[in-house]
Amino acid sequence: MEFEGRSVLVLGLGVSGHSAARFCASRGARVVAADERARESIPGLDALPASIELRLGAPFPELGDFDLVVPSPGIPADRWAGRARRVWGDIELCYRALPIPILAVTGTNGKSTVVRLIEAMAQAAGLRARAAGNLGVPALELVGQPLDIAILEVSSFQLESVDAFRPRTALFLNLSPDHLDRHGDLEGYLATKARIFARQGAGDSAILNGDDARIRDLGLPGSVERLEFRRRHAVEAGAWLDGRNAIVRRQGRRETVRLLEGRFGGSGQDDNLLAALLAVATLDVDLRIATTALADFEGLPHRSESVGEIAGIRFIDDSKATNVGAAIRALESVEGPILWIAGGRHKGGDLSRLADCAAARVRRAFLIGEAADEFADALEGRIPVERVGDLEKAVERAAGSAHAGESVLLAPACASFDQFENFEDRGRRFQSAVRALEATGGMR
Ligand code: UMA
Repeated sequence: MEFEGRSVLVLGLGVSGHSAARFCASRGARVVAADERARESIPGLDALPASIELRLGAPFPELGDFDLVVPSPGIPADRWAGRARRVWGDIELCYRALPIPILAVTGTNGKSTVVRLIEAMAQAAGLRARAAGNLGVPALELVGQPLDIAILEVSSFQLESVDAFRPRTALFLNLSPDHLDRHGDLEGYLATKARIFARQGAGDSAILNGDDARIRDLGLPGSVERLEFRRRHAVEAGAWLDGRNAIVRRQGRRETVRLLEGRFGGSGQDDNLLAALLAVATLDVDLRIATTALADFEGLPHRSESVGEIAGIRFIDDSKATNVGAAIRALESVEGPILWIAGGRHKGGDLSRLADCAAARVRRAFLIGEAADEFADALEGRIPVERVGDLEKAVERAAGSAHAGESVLLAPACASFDQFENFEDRGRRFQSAVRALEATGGMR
């Protein structure tokens, strides 16, 4: 689309709205940027070009009056679908503006880790690669950078507002119930995520999680290269594990790559590693050189992050485990008995699956937040639980009950918004509570 002289309405002025408004204005569009919050509570407005007209603290203007509407990811489709002449979110704008291939990653859990792994491996192999998207850096920030490849984390929210978006490689990592208030049910969530493949064609690669039948059975455009990753089973085209070796089989070639592990790794990360490796393989780089990056890769904050050890007790922060699927992964990746801190605002998802997993690994659970009673009911008769109210108390009680060789794990299986600003805030508070214990020697 030619932007010069066209009218654009940007909905929402969070980080992605700011970058979209700036991008459209820089291309010569007449931009109106609207946000329902009041001016005082929106940071960064002064840095926007003066040509952008602001409508703040009021209902959105009539969408049909504009040539293009750019909704922020947090604004659901029922607020704009069918009401505008054209709707493109920032991922679509980025796709149209970037002259380089895009490697896109979606899934419920582990997306940011996989995107950062791909970025690190692609860079080690000599590509100018940069990651952006849902991980917190708006995709449009990549426009104008000297790059060979863009690596985008795309959420289901962002996939609602794509149109021609066609990643050269698209990866669907995993699926578990999340954001059901927005997508209605798991089917709706799956269908939205599957849009990552919808416009792919000849010359593109689609990577599917072969261990999840709902993902494996997705239909793809016929001419796409179809690849699967599976933890334990060999596949016709794709990647799997054989001990600590990954086997990559693609286009008639079979390659064995030793998975070096530095600070990052462990069995809980196997499918993230495999998926990232397979994605990097589609970039046609030397995988042995690419995987040298794994030795220095440290993982991301608040994702199975080791916070330290006091008196032989390990403390692990997985505040990012905001849904049942992520919490199960977190529990499965810890060796030895677990003192488990869980709860917050429950987003739905099958608590009986979580209880089954906890029964095999958790010695005692410490429940916080709004969901404490619901979790206590689900865990009743499976493991001992304590309703402790807040996180600081939970850390204190869990540490007090733990023995050397055990782990205190924060993996809430819930959103954080009942007691914290976001999952990062919750993770930081956990880490401070652990440091406070360390400082006072207050273990028992
Ligand atoms: N707003 C309205 N009316 C509404 C809803 C929102 O006016 O009905 C306004 C708010 O007042 C606010 C702005 O819209 O000023 C917020 O927009 P936003 O929620 O889209 O937030 P951004 O700051 O633009 O961040 C978005 C993503 N947010 C969401 O998807 C909710 C960020 O993902 C992403 O990192 C960022 O773009 C850059 O691409 C966050 C997220 O929680 C981390 N993602 C979900 C997840 O990972 O589970 C999908």
